Amino acid sequence: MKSLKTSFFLLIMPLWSLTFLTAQDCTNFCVWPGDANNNGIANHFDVLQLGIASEATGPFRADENVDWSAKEAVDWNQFFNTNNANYKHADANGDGFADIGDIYAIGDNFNQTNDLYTGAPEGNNIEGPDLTASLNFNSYTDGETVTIDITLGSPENPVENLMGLAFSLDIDTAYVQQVIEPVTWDFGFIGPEEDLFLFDKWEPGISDAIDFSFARNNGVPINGYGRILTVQLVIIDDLSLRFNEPQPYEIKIKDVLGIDPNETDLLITAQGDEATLQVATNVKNLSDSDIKIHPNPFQDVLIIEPSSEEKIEEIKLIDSFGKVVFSQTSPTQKIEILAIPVGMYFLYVKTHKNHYVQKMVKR
Ligand SMILES: [Ca+2]
Ligand SMILES: [Ca+2]
Repeated sequence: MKSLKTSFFLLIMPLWSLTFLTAQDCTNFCVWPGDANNNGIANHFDVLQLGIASEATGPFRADENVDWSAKEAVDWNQFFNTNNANYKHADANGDGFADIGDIYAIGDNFNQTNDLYTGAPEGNNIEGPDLTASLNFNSYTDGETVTIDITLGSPENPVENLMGLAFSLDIDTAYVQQVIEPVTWDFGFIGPEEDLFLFDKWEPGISDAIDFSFARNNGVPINGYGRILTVQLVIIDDLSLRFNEPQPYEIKIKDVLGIDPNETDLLITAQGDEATLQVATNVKNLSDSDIKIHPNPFQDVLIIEPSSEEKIEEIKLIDSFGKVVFSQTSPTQKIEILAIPVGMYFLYVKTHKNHYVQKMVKR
């Protein structure tokens, strides 16, 4: 029994100490999972280097965890032109292959930084073929769905020799309630899905922009023009309550970087679009109805005294960020609204003939 226990420890000790040392001791030329171009931040631009390194192989890491920390890793045979970074940095999950499996760590560690990060912008807006974001209508109102098409190049000015593209779409989140996910990539021009690494990331409440990138993963660049992707989003439900007059709505593309097989910047111009947010005229104040909802301020319970004239079809409570925190169709006379923070809310009541709104305070 004793000898069995001893050999067990002999077997596990070297493995344990190796893991411990590699996790703790990397100080030079370390890999940070997701930072493929080794500039100190994991973000959508790293997808471009992953595309360049696609299908390359090299030594795997002792520590294949993808947490944001310095990992000891043996150099591979190739180097990127960007930062002269070794290809091992593209192998986020440390398995010895640069492939689709490495894209997830970029998302998991998105916008994490280390000491190498200088804050230098990675994208630009230099004149070249256009990257255009266009809105499907000239005006929108409360709760409407907006479709944004993103198009790269034109018949007169196509892109040439493109290996990958990264950019951000500023959607002015003050007016946006929800981005409908997943976004829809268009495989007509940029290639079939199997030839691409695709990436998108939006962090509501943190960023006004959705970050996108795609990279060819088979070493073959593309030429041409056309739609590359469609984004749908929903305008806030309480637009009419917050504003008395039409608001300008602007979307912008920014921080664009398109690269060729040598990782040279292809110089692409960002183009945005504008529309008007029309304040709906059919939303009335609840106090103008004979529906009574109380108390206000409330704690956990709202009492509804319906009108004999109108049938309530839906009740929604929306927070000051435009997020629906409670909704109920065919509500009963007493509804419980638990587990929401104290603060100001908008109560929306939809009846079979009207829409009403009222400010409510949760205590
Ligand atoms: Ca990076
Ligand atoms: Ca890998």
